[in-house]
Amino acid sequence: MTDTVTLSLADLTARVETIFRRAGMNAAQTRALTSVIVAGERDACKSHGIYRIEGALRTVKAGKVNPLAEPVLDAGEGTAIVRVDAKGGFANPAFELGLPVLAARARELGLAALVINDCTHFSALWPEVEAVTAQGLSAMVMCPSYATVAPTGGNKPLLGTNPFAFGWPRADAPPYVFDFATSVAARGEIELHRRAGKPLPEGWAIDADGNPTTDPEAALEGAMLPFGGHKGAAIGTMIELLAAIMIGDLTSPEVLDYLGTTTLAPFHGELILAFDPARFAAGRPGNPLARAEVLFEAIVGQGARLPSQRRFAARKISESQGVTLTAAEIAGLDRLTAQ
Ligand code: NDP
Ligand code: PYC
Repeated sequence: MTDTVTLSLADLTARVETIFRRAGMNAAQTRALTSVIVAGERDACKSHGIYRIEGALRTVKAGKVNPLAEPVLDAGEGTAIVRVDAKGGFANPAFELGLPVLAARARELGLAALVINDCTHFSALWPEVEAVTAQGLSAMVMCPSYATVAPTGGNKPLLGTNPFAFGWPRADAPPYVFDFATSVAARGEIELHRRAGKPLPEGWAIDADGNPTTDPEAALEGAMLPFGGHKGAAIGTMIELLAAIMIGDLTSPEVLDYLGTTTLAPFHGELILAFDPARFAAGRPGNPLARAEVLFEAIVGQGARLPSQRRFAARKISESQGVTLTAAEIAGLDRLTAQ
């Protein structure tokens, strides 16, 4: 028996769509969710690929996300703030609804924000960032999560793993994109280590008594640590302020109170900021996109790599050769399809 199977992206998409449709999700939720999960596998981001299907289904079954939600847009005519009420569904279809208005508004005003409220968000942020850079705009995206990260100097979960992503458009290359958890690693990585029976690298987490641990189980019961010590804790706190409190949505501790568990996908809001570099640079010397290329060349010129280059390389291979899944992953897809 072979222990891996290679699927084309179209075949993987069909398989994931079938699972979500059978779970009772409507077409809009199914399509948007499938797209980000398949993109995670395609770009070799395992912590936000097919592994996330089970959590999404658990969240549907627990009644904590609306599988039939139809998001509603408030275009905020004449203002820089576009809003989408996700109506208790996943964030991804809400983002798709708001994106064209966000992009038009950012071009008109120079900058604009898309606020998504009442959504479940379990995915990576780079699909959203790339959708904005594809419009020729720069983007910042952030959302809280649930309380799993201790602030530096503290010893109990309080902040979320709060992802933060940024994108800059490039004329003749894939965009400059970074996207990271503000914890040392995403929680998905800890769960994947637990599944694989592997210890965590040192410095990722503390146990329930506040002692450093490399045991994934103890880390899941204890707390994760912010990246970069107090700096990551401050950025995580900023995300609680801007993408939860400021937009009138749940903070990470409130999300955990609401769900009562971290085994379901978190329910909160999301903030997407879009900037038009040409508008900001108007009247100043130099073309901002051309000047950015000088910076990127200097970075790469030192032998460093730009963030997302690993993903883009993986994407190129997956698009021509498909994605290779283990027999256990295929069995998992079969099981979820049969549920
Ligand atoms: P990583 O630490 O794996 O990567 C962070 C970023 O750094 C990526 O853009 C990566 O690019 C880049 N990078 C990594 N190594 C280098 C290098 N040597 N030189 C330059 N750039 C580099 O990410 P995390 O584990 O922190 O997060 C993983 C995902 O989890 C993110 O997509 C995030 O959105 C998601 N997440 C989602 C949450 C949610 O609530 N929805 C919560 C927390 C995380 P590359 O990919 O090319 O390696
Ligand atoms: O990987 O930290 C994580 C995460 C939390 C919610 C979605 N992803």
